[in-house]
Amino acid sequence: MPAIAIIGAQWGDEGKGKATDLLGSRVDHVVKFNGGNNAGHTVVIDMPDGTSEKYALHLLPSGILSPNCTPVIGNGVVVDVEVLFQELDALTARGVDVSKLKVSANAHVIPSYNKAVDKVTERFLGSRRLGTTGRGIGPTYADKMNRIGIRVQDLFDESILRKKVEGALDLKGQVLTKIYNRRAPAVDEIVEELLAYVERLAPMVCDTGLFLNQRLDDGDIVLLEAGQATLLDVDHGTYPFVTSSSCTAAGACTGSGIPPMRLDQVVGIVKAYTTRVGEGPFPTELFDDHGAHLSKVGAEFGVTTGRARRCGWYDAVIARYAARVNGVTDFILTKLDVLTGFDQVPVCVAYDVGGVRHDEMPVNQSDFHHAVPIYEYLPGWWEDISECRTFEELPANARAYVEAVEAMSGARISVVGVGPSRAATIVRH
Ligand code: 2SA
Ligand code: GDP
Ligand code: MG
Repeated sequence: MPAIAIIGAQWGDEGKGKATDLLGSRVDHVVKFNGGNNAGHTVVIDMPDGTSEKYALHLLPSGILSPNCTPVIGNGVVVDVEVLFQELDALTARGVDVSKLKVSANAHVIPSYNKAVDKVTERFLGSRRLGTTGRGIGPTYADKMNRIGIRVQDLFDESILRKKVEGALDLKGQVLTKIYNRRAPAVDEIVEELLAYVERLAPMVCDTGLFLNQRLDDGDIVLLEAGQATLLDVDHGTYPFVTSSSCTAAGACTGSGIPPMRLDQVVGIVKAYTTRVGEGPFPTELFDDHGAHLSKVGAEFGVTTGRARRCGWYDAVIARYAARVNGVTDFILTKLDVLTGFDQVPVCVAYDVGGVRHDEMPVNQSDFHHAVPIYEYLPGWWEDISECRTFEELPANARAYVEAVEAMSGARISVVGVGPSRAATIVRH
């Protein structure tokens, strides 16, 4: 039975939270498989009295808001346990049942020193900084690859934990000494910090890979929810301006323990224009009134850090790339409503790099830095589309925009978003 992956097809914040929530009522389990509390997923739920409730999820999978779903934090995630408890408490206070959460014994823990390393590294890098969220994500994945990471399961054996912390602090000593102003944190201090989590964490911890595969055997439906996005993937993104995890469909498998052949559908979430937060190349970025309009109408501010997101036109080269890398079977095109009010809407169909046309993402990073968009200009529309609920209700030019973008982007557009709430959705297929 099916496993479905939801993947960001641009630089993140495409509306993965809303997409997961939309599918939440039809799936049994939702798994976060990469990243940590660098993510910010917004879900807006319409209430019976006509009001709406807004939730911002960071470390928890968005599926935690669907009452019948088991939320799972997979082995590919890096967990700031303090933040986990804070997020659980905040949801509990709002009446959300969080009791079913499962956390992988193999997920890595973000120790406090890695948050310091992240922030200070950015400061040291100066103009070469990446614009990270400062949550300790990069250093914790680096420790994982360097085999000095601390896993959730290590917290449950004090002598092993002590050895691992000693090992990590030994190797990172020099960096830490510099960062902590000649006083690296003591082993005892870190061990104590991590042991404090054990009692509350224990009931949530299990072999999530085994659990998920058994549930698939039983006929359950599993949704794998990506944090960040294809162009931020450590292998396939705009390296080094990326996050440190595998955000793509293949990452959904390594980060959950679900084998590739069990993945039935890959849903790419793509915004009707493009945004990016943090540093790095962005060919269609706008620095004019159009960009300011997209930022304002689209409310483009980071859900985790509050940083303003950079805005630009739709880039079909990137979408095609994401379709290829992830094997996207369906796109969900979000925020079409934000494009209302332009005479013409440019769409990037290829790049010009030093006089040479590129129809695909240039493999060479410096070519991508110098890529100049080649635009096709599509006629715009001025009607408010936020109340449209069928494709036919959209103005002709909005329909033509969706169809043109679909033809350029390498997979069918099955759903179109016309507002933040669940209801503001047009299902085509
Ligand atoms: P990190 O902290 O090591 O993962 O940062 C590395 C790069 O990854 C980008 N990144 C993100 N991009 C978009 N959205 C993210 N989540 C938040 C949101 C971001 C926020 O939903 O708005 O609130 O600022 C996210 N997380 C990481 C980051 O900007 C760096 O470019
Ligand atoms: P994620 O990180 O991919 O889950 O996306 P974010 O939550 O960071 O950012 C997406 C933002 O767009 C959120 O504020 C959503 O509520 C909002 N959103 C999602 N879909 C739509 C849509 O179709 N129209 C509008 N106007 N807003 C949307
Ligand atoms: Mg986000």
